[in-house]
Amino acid sequence: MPTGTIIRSTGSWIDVLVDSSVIPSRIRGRMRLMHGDETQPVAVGDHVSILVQGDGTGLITEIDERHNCLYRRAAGRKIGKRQILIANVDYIWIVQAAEQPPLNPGLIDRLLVACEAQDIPAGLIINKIDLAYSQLLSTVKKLRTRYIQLGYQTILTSVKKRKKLNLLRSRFSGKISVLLGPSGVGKSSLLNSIDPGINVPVDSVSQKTNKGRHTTAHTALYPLSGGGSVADTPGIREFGLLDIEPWELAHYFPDLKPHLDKCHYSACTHDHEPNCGVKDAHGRQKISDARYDSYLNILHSLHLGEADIGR
Ligand SMILES: Nc1nc2c(ncn2[C@@H]2O[C@H](COP(=O)(O)OP(=O)(O)O)[C@@H](O)[C@H]2O)c(=O)[nH]1
Ligand SMILES: [Mg+2]
Ligand SMILES: [Zn+2]
Repeated sequence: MPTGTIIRSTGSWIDVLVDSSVIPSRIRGRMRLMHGDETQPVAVGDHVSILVQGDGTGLITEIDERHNCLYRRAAGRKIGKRQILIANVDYIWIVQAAEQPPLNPGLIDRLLVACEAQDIPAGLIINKIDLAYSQLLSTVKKLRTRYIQLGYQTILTSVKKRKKLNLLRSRFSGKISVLLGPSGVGKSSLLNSIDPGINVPVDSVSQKTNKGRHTTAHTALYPLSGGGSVADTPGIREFGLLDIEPWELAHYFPDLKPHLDKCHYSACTHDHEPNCGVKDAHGRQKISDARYDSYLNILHSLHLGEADIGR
C-alpha cells in the first residue's frame, strides 16, 4: 500500500504526496470519527497509507503516529478542541513585518510558548525591513537582540530589497519548516522569492486597514528544489493555548525558567505570590518588561479558560 505525506487539506480533498505525484484523497468514513479532542482527523504533514482506487483518487486508511504537532485551541463551533495546524515538523519560523501590519511582540511570545510547549525549535523572521527607518529600525534591532539573547535565531529580511533571502534558503534546506504569523507579513512572498519552483498567490495589503486580505486559505507544504519543504499557513489572528497549566507556563519562557528555583512556592505563578524568584529577577531587570508583561497576559488568558480568545 503506498504511503505519503499530506501536503494540503481543503475540506473536501486531502492532497497526498506519494513519491513525486499528488493524489487527491478522501478519508475512510470510520476514521472520520476517531479524532476525539481534535477538530479534524488528519493534518498537513501527517504520514499516511492510502489505497489508490480505479479513478486515481486515494482513500486514506491509516495515519502514522505524529512525532510532534503544532496546535491551538479551536474557536467557533468546535471551541476548546485541538486544532492541529501542522504535524511532523523540524522548525517553526514566526514571521512578523517591521510594518504593515505593525509588529506584535505579544503574539510572538504566545507563539513561542506554543513551540516550546510542543517542543518544536523556533526562530523569528522580521520581514519588510525595507520599511523600517530611524526609530522603527532601532525598535526592530532591539527586538532582534532580545530574541537572540533568549536563544531564538532571528533574521531580518526584505523580499522587496532581497535581503537575507539566501540565508533563509540555507536555513530551510533539508528540513520541514513552517512559516507562521499574521496575514500580510509576507509569508507567501518569502516562499516565492526563495524558490522559483514555488508559486503561491500573494495579495496586496489593503491601504485602508493595513491588513492583508486572506489569500492563503489553507496550510500547504511545498517541497524545495534543494531538499526539504516549507509550509505556508493562513494568517494567524489569534492563538489560544491549550494543555498548559498556569504554574507550568514559566517553564516555556527561557528567560523566566532560570529563576524558578528561587520561588518559595513550588506552584508559584509569579504574579501575586511573595518570595518569587521571577518577580525578583524582573525587579533587577534580568527579565525585560515586555517579556514579563507577555507572561502575565498569557497567564491571565490561561485563567480565563474557555473565555480566552487568544490575543
Ligand atoms: N515593502 C515590502 N512589502 C512586502 C515584502 N514582502 C511582502 N510584501 C508585500 O506584502 C503584501 C502581503 O504579502 P503576502 O506574501 O501575501 O503576505 P502573507 O499574508 O503573510 O502571505 C504583498 O503586497 C507583498 O507584496 C517586503 O519585504 N517589503
Ligand atoms: Mg499568504
Ligand atoms: Zn515565582
